[in-house]
Amino acid sequence: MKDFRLYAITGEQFHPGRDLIEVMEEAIMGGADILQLRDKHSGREELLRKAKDLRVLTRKHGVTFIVNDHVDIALEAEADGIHLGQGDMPLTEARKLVGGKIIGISTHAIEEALAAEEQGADYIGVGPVYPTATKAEAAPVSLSYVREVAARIRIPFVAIGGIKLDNVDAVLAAGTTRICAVSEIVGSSDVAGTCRAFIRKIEESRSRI
Ligand code: TZP
Ligand code: MG
Repeated sequence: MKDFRLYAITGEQFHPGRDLIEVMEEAIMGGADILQLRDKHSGREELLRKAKDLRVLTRKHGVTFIVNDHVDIALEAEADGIHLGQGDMPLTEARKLVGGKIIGISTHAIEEALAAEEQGADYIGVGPVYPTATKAEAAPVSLSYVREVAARIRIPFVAIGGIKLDNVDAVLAAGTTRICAVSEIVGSSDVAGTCRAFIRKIEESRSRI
């Protein structure tokens, strides 16, 4: 897959009254280079409409587009890939359905990361690094897990969970070169500016490697 630095995930609860596509376009303008539609509330029809709208937007800007959870929606909206958690459709089954599309897998322990790599995941999520209200049920994994993945995993990985501009330096120092955020990006009063600030920090950290 095309490399990425800043992974923006939708979270409409963080921008009440603001249009989804407008907010995500601002994220792209600020440098987000991969977008995920994550929506646990909409029905299928609404989800498909959002996916198709985000596909038009991401195609216009040459940005990678991923759908969370729903393989059928990813296929119908012609997304670039799918993101699956440990409790979702197994990777090997999803692979049969999506062929060469991107498959991302959430991981919380090195065994899960190694299994995802072995089974052909294109990237893995590593988190939640910090406690987060966006996914309150998930226990934080801590920076030591980020360090372990950086040392042992060869496929691309992205740190996620409670990452803010004021704690991202520590996450980057643990060895990730890619950052994912929901609330800090889409809940910002300056979405593009927040993304630019993340990108600056990611680039600074990459230049030290
Ligand atoms: N998976 C692990 S943490 C998380 C997801 C989807 C939520 C991250 O949201 P935020 O607002 O960036 O903490
Ligand atoms: Mg899921």
